[in-house]
Amino acid sequence: MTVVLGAHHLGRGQASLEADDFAPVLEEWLTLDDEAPLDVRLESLVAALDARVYRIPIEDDPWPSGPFEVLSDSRFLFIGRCGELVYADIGDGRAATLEKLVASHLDEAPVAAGRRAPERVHCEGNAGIKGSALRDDRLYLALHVRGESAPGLHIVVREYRLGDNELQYERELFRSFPPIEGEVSEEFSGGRLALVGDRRLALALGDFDRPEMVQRDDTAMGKVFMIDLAGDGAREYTRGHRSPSGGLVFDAATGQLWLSEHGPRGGDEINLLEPGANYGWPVVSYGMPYPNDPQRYARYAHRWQQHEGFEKPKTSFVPSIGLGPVAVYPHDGPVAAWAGHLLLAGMASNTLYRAHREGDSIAYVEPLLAGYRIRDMRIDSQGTLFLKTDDQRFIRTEGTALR
Ligand SMILES: [Ca+2]
Repeated sequence: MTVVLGAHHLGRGQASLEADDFAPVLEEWLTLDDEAPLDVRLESLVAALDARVYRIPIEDDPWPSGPFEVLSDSRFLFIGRCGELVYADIGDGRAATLEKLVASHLDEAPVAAGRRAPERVHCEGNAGIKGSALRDDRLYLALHVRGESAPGLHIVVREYRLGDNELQYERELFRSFPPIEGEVSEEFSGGRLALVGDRRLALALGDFDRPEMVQRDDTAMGKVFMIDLAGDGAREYTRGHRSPSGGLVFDAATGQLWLSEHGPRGGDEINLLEPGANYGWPVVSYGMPYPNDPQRYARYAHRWQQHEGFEKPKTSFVPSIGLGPVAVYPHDGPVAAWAGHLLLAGMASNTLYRAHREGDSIAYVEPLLAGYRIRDMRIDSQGTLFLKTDDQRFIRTEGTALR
């Protein structure tokens, strides 16, 4: 499967792709005024980060929107929830030049010499592309499919090869089990990815709206898997997770893997993952049952407001903030006081936070930026922060001032 990414391929045998389709968006993208002050400021007690806000030319309506990858500090691959790809260069932020822009669809792309992926992306409700990871020319995507040989909903992890102008399907690395039939809320299925070292890929799965399956050995639900990229399969790493649809991040400096997950009513969690550990869902939770549906989880989480007998979160949010993406501030970034600290996004609270770490503990949580529902987040080794919102805004920090 080939997806054409370079603008110079526009109009060559792809009737659905017309440059004019993107012209209005390009105009908007390019209307940044280099005399204007920077758009937003991330405010902390110890530092301030100025940032520029862009509009991404993808329609992901309604949210949840898809993830993105950083190709350099100005070049990005935006991945729409249904498989649309946008490859963009925002220049130096003030001039905001756009080097290349084309959109296509994973499933509708012409098949060149390569293999076609087994099933189309299932993109209804909250389903679609849920997570991505990129190393060199390998793009990994976690996405929903409805299986053809085994009917029902799955999350699969696929590997693609990303070239200058094309995306080639390579192989399927993982398929959740069992297939989920009948009514399902895809928002509880997780699907975040994180590269771990040179040859492993972590995948976090939620309970797929089937909490009774989480603590069983014969399901993938509510578990983190470690996928061996050299072909040695996937192994369960942790279990007992409800809805890790926001953040999974590997801190290469410490070897730590951090996970955020949505609790029920209250009880959003930040977890430090230890191999073999059980994080308790649905037996324990710091949350509470929903008042309009008291029996739904009461059957499972009969020990509300505690975590005894299970691995406890490093911190919890009551009421829930809709805990989403997580990033680790670099250990040698410009704000020394933030070295190795976590950045967290609350999607319900529309706020970005910093979690102040002391060793493996979280001492406090400080808000940095309000007003944006952040769906995906990355940070580079210089401490430049990249944020993507559900309403297709993209925020890149442009400078840091210490206080
Ligand atoms: Ca838990």
